[in-house]
Amino acid sequence: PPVIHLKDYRPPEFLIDRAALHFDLGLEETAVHAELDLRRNPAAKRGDGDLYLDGEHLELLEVALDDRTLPPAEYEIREDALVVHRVPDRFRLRTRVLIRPADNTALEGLYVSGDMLCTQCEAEGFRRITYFIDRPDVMTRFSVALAADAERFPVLLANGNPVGEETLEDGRKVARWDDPFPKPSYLFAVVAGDLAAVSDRFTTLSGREVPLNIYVEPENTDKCDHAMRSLKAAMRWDEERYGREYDLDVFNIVAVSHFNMGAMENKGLNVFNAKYILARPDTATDMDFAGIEGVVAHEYFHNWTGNRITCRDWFQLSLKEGFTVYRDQEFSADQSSRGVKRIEDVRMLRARQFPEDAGPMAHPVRPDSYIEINNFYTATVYEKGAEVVRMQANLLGPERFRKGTDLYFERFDGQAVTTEDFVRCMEEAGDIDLSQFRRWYAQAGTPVLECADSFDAHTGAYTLEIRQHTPTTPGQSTKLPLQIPFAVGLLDAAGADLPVQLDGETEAPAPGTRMLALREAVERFTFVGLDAEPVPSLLRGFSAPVIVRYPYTDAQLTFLMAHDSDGFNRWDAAQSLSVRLLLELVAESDKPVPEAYIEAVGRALKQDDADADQALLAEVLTLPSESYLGDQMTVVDVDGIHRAREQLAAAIGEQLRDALLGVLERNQEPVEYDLSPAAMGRRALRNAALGYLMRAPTPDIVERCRAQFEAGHNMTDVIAALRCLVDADPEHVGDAGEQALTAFYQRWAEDPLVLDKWFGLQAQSSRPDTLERVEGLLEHPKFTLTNPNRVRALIGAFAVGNPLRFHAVDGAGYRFLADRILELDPLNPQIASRLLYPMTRWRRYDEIRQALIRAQLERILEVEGLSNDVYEVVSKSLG
Ligand code: B3K
Ligand code: ZN
Repeated sequence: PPVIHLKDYRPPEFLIDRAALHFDLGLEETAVHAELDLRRNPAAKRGDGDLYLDGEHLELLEVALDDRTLPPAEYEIREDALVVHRVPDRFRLRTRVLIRPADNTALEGLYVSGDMLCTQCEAEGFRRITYFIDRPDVMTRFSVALAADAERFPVLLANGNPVGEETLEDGRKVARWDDPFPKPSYLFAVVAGDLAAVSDRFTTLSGREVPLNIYVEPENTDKCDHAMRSLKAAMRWDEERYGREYDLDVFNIVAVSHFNMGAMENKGLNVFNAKYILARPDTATDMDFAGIEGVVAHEYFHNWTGNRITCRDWFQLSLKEGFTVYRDQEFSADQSSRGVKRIEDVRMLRARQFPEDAGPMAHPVRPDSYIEINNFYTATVYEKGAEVVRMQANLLGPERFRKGTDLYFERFDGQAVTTEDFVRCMEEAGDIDLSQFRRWYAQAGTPVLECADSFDAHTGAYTLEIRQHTPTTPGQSTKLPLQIPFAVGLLDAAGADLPVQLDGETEAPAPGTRMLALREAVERFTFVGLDAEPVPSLLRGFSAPVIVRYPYTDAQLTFLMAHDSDGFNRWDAAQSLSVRLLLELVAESDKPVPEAYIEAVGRALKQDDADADQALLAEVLTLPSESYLGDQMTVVDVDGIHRAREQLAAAIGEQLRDALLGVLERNQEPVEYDLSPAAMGRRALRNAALGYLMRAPTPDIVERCRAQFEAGHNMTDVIAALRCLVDADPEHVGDAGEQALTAFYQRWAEDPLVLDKWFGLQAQSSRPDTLERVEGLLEHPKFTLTNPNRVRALIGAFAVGNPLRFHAVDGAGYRFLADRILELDPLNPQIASRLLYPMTRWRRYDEIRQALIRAQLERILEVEGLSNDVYEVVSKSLG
């Protein structure tokens, strides 16, 4: 398959100013009639005189140019295009095509989910609906007429504003929609179905009343409150923080059960994976609720960052995604605890983006090339992209950043632009030189900062030396130094912040954090006015997406964990301490857990008093995951890591039993369910404590756990208890785990999103027979390969969420995954390709496992007719 390069970008030869589409909707067969107003793009070079329209899986019935039906000699149908020969400079083209939604298992273009019809067009799905110039720099005014059986499809939705509805004599209904804002085809959407609406209104800053609707299958109308609340909060926040108002007469959201990713920001008609809309306290966990708030906001924010201003080409994807993730992260931080949100975001960046940056698929925030663009909706483009925007926001400060975004919105409204255009706005409005900073967009890999220090007791001068280097990544062997905002604090022996005064400065600043600007490969900073050697607190607030190395002693980490004024670094010190200890336990299996460590955890537990931040405490108490620990090793020791982590958790559970029981007592669930950050924090902390206690359970604790499960007060508590019961040694809990699983199934068999949790939990169990069980579940009547959520819940959870069993040294896990990928690829290449991720990391394992994984990758590569999606990831992984 061809490789697409950024350097080959050329403006489109033709533009489409207007498109009028008429759909005759049916599940089996849909007819699409398109009327396109085309003209030659004055900014583009003249090509061969032919018009190329993208189109895939379309059955062409008719093509007419300026009302003249074209004879076959005047056009050519290719597998992926319609070529119309020698067209004039300005003309109207009409096409009529047939498509087959019910056969569309890829879930791109128009497809069927349950009884409804819906679309997904980003990145290149519109070409499966009709012939078009399907690229983001062609911005078109769309009007749409939808005709369908009025009984089966009473709700007919498209982008923009509704402009009329009529019922025809034959029992069909026609709905017309008009979108006044020119948009690229990837933002196109239609939905048809027998849906119920949950409705509300929002009054914009300028006083316009906008009806808001969330469309769901009728049985789900009692699960939309949280999504609606989140939407209204997001609309208000965008007005207040960015001065951005909503711009259409109506805002619609639809929740669908079959969806490849989280959601889609189609103009005025956001389509969501039901997982990111539907929630009730008894069906969704606190994490689910937080996910809904974040994704609803994210898609809404795209209306300005993505839709009004879009990407020139797909290499610019982070222009809209990085910025919009930054916006949704800040929004969520404002809704609850900023500190905890930052920890969660960094945890996720380190868990997903750092490994990507260190693996065979590493690419810059603005990639240089791709085979399949769908493979580049990555943690790098999204989450690292958000960090790159955050660094600019921090460099400029809130006021100048706002001036920068105002300028960006004003200058580029209605256009398709580049990350360079964004940076230039920041530069102009911020009056700052970002020329070196731009490398963050172009250079892949995670920079490493090696820090060393020295203290001169005579002069009171403390010197910090920082060396930055970025490891090479595929196709990028030379790396240049980056501009890195590096936030530093210095602590005195009592744990208080010292003034961070640079040599040469006459006056000491107030004690606190100092932002250093790194630019060179090696930099030295000397701080003066110190009575004794300070303890450095480095990269406060995670001021840049880098790895810091500094030879802290255990005592220093414990000290920072207790005293650092920066909440993020208190947590990070605790993480570093746990990682270090766990790696020691991996290396030396009979090493006892040091008392100092248990004491430090005990001290942290004592902070659980009335005014503590329980959510933060829960984060501090959470041990690094098995995969994160693996990332810290030269060769991942799958079994050793699991054993060490269990050993440490059991030691905490045993030795701090009373303190943990105290946490359970103090943080009992009130009768009245509450979704406030404080209540969520209490649940997180209590369940963390329960997790430890259940590692070394006495009958009374097992009983407590079972009672929590049975009380069924809310899904957060139910799942936490169920997980403990399923993972516990049957020697301690008997068949309580099995019983709980059965009870859970009986209660929730008909709620797909909750049932996904049931599949997922079993797939993640550390029990030795998990793979067999997962294989058995493939045959379960409720399992299907055609629902991505279900696939992720069972197969994805096993491959990514269960390193111990997936990496079993007999290779059965690898064979299992490869088999599933080969089954899925012909059905849904995007989902098949996503499942490859754990195998892309094969070089990180021992020789036996390396050979086993490689053999499966090679086996996949040999299969004929592989999708571009899977081909690209497998070939790059082996290459
Ligand atoms: N823009 C979509 C993602 C589309 C993925 C296409 N494979 C959702 C989002 O980022 O908001
Ligand atoms: Zn997005």
